[in-house]
Amino acid sequence: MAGTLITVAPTGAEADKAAVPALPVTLDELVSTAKECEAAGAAVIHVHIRDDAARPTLDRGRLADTVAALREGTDLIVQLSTGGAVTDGFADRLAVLDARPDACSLTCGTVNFGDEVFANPWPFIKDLYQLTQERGVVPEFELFDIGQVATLHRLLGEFGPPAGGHVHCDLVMGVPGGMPGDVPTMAAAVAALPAGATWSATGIGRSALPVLFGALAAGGHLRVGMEDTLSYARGRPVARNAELVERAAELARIAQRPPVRPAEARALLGIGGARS
Ligand code: KMH
Ligand code: ZN
Repeated sequence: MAGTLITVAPTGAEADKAAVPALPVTLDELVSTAKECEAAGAAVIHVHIRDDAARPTLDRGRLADTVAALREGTDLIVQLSTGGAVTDGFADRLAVLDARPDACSLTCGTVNFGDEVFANPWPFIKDLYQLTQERGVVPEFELFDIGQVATLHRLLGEFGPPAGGHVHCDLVMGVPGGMPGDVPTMAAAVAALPAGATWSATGIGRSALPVLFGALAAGGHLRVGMEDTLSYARGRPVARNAELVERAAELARIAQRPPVRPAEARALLGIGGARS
């Protein structure tokens, strides 16, 4: 595809609102961030929500309200996180699909996550995958390490294609404990993906820019946002998620691969019908 699919991941489960006041944590903050990011060129929003104390939550009612509010206020593809926070249990992570999002993340393996462990054992992965197929929720296969690509092949081999019929992956690079955010690693991971798969990439922290430039050069799509980086430049905190989307969109235009709008992204990902 000629264009660039830009996903914004505005909140995540890790950053602390008290330390990062620009982080969108209320529903109003999330919806206004989403509108700004859509105007700046995002087509997908990867959503983590917070409770009244700004702590990460997988509360089912809040998730359903969030999906409804984002649908009402934007045309963005709503992708709920099934990763949640490292403290979330498997049952709550599966129940995320009850909120009927367009799409969800699906991480293909356990990974060290700083001092914590982000747990994704095979029995959970296959339960979640089969649930996405039953519910018609399009998964984005999140890959934190190259070994997780082998699990993706196993999943597709044992259970067949995803809802929507198309495999789209996101390389999450630079997590302490996962694959590094550099171009040789990106090239190796991309070479291992299933034939016909599309992919985006995001670099955590200071790997954000090398990964962004590498993905644009290699034909990949982009994920940006305050879930993944809190610095716009050395010594300059991110002021708004939209400025990360604006920068990604501008670089995509310079690369002659301008941002795709949500309708085109839906066709690419097979959301709302078979892939065109
Ligand atoms: N918060 C991380 C532990 C996902 O959204 O699916 C997991 C994560 C991945 O962010
Ligand atoms: Zn996430």
